[in-house]
Amino acid sequence: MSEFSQLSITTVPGYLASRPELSTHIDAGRLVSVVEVGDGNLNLVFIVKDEGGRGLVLKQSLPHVRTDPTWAMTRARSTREATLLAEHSRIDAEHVPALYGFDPIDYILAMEDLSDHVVWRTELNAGRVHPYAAAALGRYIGRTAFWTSAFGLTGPQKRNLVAATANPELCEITEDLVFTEPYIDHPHNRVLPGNDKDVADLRADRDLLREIGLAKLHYQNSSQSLLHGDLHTGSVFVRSEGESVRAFDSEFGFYGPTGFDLGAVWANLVIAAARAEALGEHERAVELLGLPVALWNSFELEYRSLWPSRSDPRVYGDDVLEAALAGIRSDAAVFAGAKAIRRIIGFAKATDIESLDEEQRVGAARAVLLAGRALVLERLQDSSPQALTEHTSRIIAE
Ligand code: SR1
Ligand code: MG
Repeated sequence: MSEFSQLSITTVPGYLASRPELSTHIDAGRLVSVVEVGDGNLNLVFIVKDEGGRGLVLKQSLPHVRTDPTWAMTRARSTREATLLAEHSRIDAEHVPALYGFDPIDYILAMEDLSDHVVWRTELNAGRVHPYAAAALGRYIGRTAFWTSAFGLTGPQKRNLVAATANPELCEITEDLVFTEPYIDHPHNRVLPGNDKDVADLRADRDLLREIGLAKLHYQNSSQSLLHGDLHTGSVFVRSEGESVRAFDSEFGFYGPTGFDLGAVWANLVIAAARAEALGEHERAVELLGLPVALWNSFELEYRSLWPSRSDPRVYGDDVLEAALAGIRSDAAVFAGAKAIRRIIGFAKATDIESLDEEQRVGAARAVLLAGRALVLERLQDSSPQALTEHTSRIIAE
């Protein structure tokens, strides 16, 4: 018996019956299926359907990392996810799952069932690109970034929201796993022997380490906007019909540098492209490497379209917008580089690469490491996504 009420397939019906406020979304007395589908590192996720064809998702946090029970993890992350989801939904309901309710005792979120969608990473691994998702995520990040920034809120509103969305434990995981552990010897790290020299070369690069250190500092210091916080392709649902795109699993959400979310998407597109190239699918790799440009362009367009609504036009002139966008663009590139590198060396790998055979994996991992390094360093000369895509395309194709 666990010391908290951990949901299971058999206890879900009784649990739903104890939550009458969810009866508008599901008939707890007439369920036809309860399936546990959690495949991430952290949580239990159940999809529940009733006889009327209605469904919902229950997501419960465990007190430890799902894939490593010795690694304790605050369950308050569910509260933070609920808070973030409510905020992002208020701003851009089109691009997140609807939140039906939150149980703060057992840390359970009840959410919209999106099982008519598929996880973008799964689709990418199967060779289906869903290119529209890049522009949709650009709009999502543009809207949520603008309306939670100092341009979209008054000073007190923003400071209150910063305080309400602090997420120190999960941010520390990112600080360690993304910005530190890949650059040191750490038991979390693992690469194939064929990549040992690639990792050693990376760690010997003083210019790279300096930029990674500065990126970590920026991640820790900035409270520019309320981020999703873990926007890799495994946190995105896509559906071709209606080109629907939803960002889910926002438990790493926090107030941080806007470029972090853009960089997460960018990094995972580079990883997907390295997989495609390793499989000999060059045209697909080229298409994937073009998507960060679409992501950025759509983000920028959205952000600029909201600019007339900024909070204080007396001092937030157009020159401020240009400076802000230039900073976000450079941040997106450095965070893309850091997040690409961490998925190769560190604790949380990407199935795009892990599911390749060993020889393909070594080559693809090397390409991602080199592309990550290029994103971090070449942005110092020219941070435009177009120019950086030329660098990553050359590296991935080699
Ligand atoms: C222990 S959590 C490991 C990773 O999974 C999440 O998706 C985040 O990326 C985190 O770094
Ligand atoms: Mg996750």
